[in-house]
Order: sequence, then C-alpha cells, then structure tokens
Amino acid sequence: MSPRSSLPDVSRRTFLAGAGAALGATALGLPGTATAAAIPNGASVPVLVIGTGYGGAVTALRLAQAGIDVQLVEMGMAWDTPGSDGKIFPTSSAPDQRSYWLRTRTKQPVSNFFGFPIDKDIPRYTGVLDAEEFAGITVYQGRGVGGGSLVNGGMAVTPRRDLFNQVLPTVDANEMYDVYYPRANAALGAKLVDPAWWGSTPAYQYSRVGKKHAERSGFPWRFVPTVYDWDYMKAEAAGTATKSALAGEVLYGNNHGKLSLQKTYLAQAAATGRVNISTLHRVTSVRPVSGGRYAVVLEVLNTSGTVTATKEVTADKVFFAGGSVGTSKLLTKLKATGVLPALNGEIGKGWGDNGNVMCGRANHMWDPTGSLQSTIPTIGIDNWDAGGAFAEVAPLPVGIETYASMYLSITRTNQRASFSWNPSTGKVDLSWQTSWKQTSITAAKSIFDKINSKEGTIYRTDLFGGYKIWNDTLTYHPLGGAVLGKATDNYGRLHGYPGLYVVDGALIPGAATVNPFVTITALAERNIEKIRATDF
Ligand code: FAE
Repeated sequence: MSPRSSLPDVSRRTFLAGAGAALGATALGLPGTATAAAIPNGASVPVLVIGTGYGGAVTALRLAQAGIDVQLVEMGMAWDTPGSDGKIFPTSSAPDQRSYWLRTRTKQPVSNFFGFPIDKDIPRYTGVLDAEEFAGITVYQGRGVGGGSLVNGGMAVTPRRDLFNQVLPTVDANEMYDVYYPRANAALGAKLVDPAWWGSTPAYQYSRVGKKHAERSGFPWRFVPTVYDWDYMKAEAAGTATKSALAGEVLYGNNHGKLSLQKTYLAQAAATGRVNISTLHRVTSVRPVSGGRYAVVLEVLNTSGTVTATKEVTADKVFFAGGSVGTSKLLTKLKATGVLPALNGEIGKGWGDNGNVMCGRANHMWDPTGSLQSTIPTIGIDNWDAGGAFAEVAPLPVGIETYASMYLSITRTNQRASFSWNPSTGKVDLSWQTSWKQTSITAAKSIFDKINSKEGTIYRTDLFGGYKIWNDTLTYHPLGGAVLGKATDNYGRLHGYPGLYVVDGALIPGAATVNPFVTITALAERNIEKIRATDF
C-alpha cells in the first residue's frame, strides 16, 4: 500500500454509491452518508447481516464469495466523505461532533489532565465513538461501517494457546490455531512493527520506557502485531506522508494508515459485487414470518439521531453482528417482549468487560516518555500466570512531555453480568457493578506495584478525576451476552429459530485474556465456514 493510499478503488465505488443523498450532510460540512443505495421498504433478501464490525464483515465476505447476496445494515455512518476541514475523522486532541455517537458532551477515557477536566460540549451527531452508559460501567464501541475497527487501537493479539480452552472450551483449539487464527490475521493485515525502527524512533520512546521498566521488575513482555500500515507510519515519521497515528488520531478514527475493516474484509466483500450496505439504518426487531423467513424492522436515522422513516424487509437468514452489546440488547428485548419467545434462558447472560482497567504511572524526570507518541500500541506485559494481568503499554498522545506511562490491563476475572428488559423504561439494563472491577485492579497491581517499588515511582492521580488511580468505570472490550454453546449451538446458531445466527463478540463469554478482535474474527471465520457448508 502506498503511503498516501486510502480506500481501495473498488470499495470507494461501493461505499460512495448514492453520494447524492448525502447532500444534506455534506452541505453542512459534515461527512456524508451513502443512503441512496439503502435497502428499500418491503425488500426481500436471502441474507441480512445486522452490523458491519468484525463478525458482520467476515460473514458478508465469506457468504458473498460463495455466491450469496448479502445485505449489511449499519446504524452508524459510512465514514467515507471528508468534512469541511478536509478530513473524515477529527484528532483525539480536538474532538468535535464527529467524535461521539449522539452525545452533547465528550466522555474521554482520560477525563482529566494535571487534575483539570478536559471534556467539552459538542453538537449531538451520529459520531464514530459510542460511550454507552449503563448503571455500573461505560462501554466504548465503534459506530459506522467497520464497527470497532474505526476507533480501536489496532492491537491484533492472538491469545496464548495454552489459555484458549479457558476462553472457548467447546471449540477445537487445533483448528483455531492451525486454520482460523492464521486466516483471520492474514485477512486483517496484522503485522509486527520493525523492531529496529521501533528501537530508535521518538514515536515509541514511551513503549521503550514501558519495556525497560517491565524488564527491570522481571516481567516478560512481547511485541504484539497490529493492523496499522507500518510503511505508512515510517513515512509519517520521515515527514513524507500526512500524519495520522503520529498526529494523535485513533479514538475518533484514523484518516490514514489504519487497516480498518473498510480496507480489508469489507473492501474484499465489496469487490464481489454481492454486498450492499445500508447506513444509518438501525434494526429494532426480527420476527418469524411464513415460509421459515424473518421480517426485519429498520429505523432510518438522520445525523441528529432522529428516526425519519421505518422500513420492514424480509430475509431467509439473519445474522446478528451488532457487537456484544448491540446483539445482546436486541435479543434480550425480542425474547422478553414475546417477539422471539423460543430463544433460550441464556440470552443476555455471560457478559464481561474483558477485565479492562486503566492506570498511569508518574516517571522520574530522567525517564521521559516523549512528546511525540504513536497512538498505536506495540507491546504488552504478560503477568497472566503469576498475577492474572496482560497490560498493554498505551500512549498518552497529547503533544507535550508528560512523564506518564499509561497502561490498559486485560485481567483474569470471573465477574459476569446479565442484560435484562426494563418494561418501565423500554430499555435494556446491564447488571454490572463498578465494585466488581476490584478483581481487575488487584491483578493489575500485581504488575504496577512492583514496577513502582523497583523504580521508586508512584501512580498518577490526575488523569481520571477525583484523585483516582484506576479508571474502573469503563471497558473497550465488551464480550458475551449470547454465549457460544449456551445461547447458540457450537457454531452460533440461535436455539429455537433456524436461520438466526450470532456471529460477533456476544459469543465470547466475557473475557478473552488479550485484546479481542482477532479472536472474534477467527471465531467468525470458523463458524461461517460451517454454516455456509451446512445451512445454505
Ligand atoms: P463491533 O465491531 O462493535 O461492530 C458492531 C456494529 O454493529 C457497529 O458498527 C454498530 O454500530 C452496529 N450495530 C449495533 N447494533 C445495531 C443495530 N441494532 N442495527 C444496525 N447496526 C447495529 O462488533 N480490540 C482489539 O483486539 N485490539 C485493540 O487494540 C482494541 N482497541 C479498542 C479501542 C477502542 C476505543 C474500542 C472502542 C475498542 C477496542 N477494541 C480493541 C475492541 C474491538 O474493537 C471490539 O472487540 C470489536 O470491534 C468487536 O467486534 P464485533 O464484531 O463484536
């Protein structure tokens, strides 16, 4: 891929189909949305996929390659057209309406800096990052064509093989490690950073400091592959390409360099000519109709989030790929309200936060982490066996020297929550309690208490408000809610309804031991291969 490349031509053509209908949005100087190609009311399709994240993209590609037409439905925007500033996505340091899904104030994971709150008011808009608030936890998710791949850190981590049975005990690990993980990693474009460049570029000084401190305290660490185009990042560093990872872009999308699903699975799917995507369409209901088919109700949204129309279409088969939260909420509602009463009692259960907890450490003045920090993490500290934590060394890309080392820890935790329908609010609740994060904090402390003691350093208390050391109120990695082998059979077929499938992070029971998107992708590859062979 050339340093200045963006979407491959074929996918641009498909995603840009119907740009005329985007006029309302582009006239305001906001990114457009390809709605002209949207599925018409009353349409009948063989396959409808709800959501365009990892599970949805794998499903669409593999079915389309087998000659099956696929209709993808995505509640978020297309993210294919620049706004009046010439950019599709804003930087992390200057969030605007594009940054958040229907919020009027930002909700940044690092909410304070030197103690001062940094969140700000923004116009309500169908932006790219959803900070969805439940009673005990905020769940960050991507919204738009590409789902979480639009906003995530790109860390493409395959779990340790010896831990896989704890994650998905009913899945054959040999098959996963011999066939589906390699297939997923190849299609995602996962690659390791060039260690020599990493060892010298100012952009990874923060990582090198993290490695040094881990080593000095006796912790194993490892490079993790990512889905960023490393040649592009080198060109950014050399000043020959427009900066993206080196300009603080990640949380609200990367304008360049990141191999989001738009550039990988979804581009390949578009190239088959068998895939159509309806953006700003939200699925609200799926019910059985005659002939073993399903009626799917869709709300059409404008960029303020207002429902402007409702459609009903029918499909032979429906794949739920709305992400752990999106799929679980929909299925929980449909079971509780009697629309899909034969779904079993496992719907909505087994949800977890992948043990996510964040913290920062204050380094000495002789250990600067650098004013230039790549937003794409490259290493993890592995203390899983001794302390139950895998910690990614994360950036704090604010453009000045902060002397901070940031970490997102993924920890061993058995805490699981359930989704339930609340008839009085007409919403789905989640039973997660903030206090359940204590297990994760204890696990993360197994690494950072030791490093602090060895280095003579302390935790930062100025980053999360209220002098908090731990950000224990969020997750980036929602998992579970329609668990494989429980709510579904061992390949994601929902019990009670032939032709309904779950293909996303909802299948994974609450924790993956590492960042989850490679496992979600590999599992989707495994399941769709079986489903395509036996159910079509
Ligand atoms: P997901 O990618 O969330 O896609 C679901 C899609 O469905 C979304 O586009 C939704 O808008 C759409 N949708 C939901 N409900 C509906 C509906 N009713 N109608 C129509 N559309 C709907 O699902 N993971 C890693 O492995 N490495 C990382 O470095 C990493 N960093 C992250 C950083 C951030 C800030 C965030 C938010 C996540 C990160 N993750 C990371 C998690 C990863 O992105 C996530 O596990 C996957 O995106 C989940 O994939 P799914 O296919 O389950």
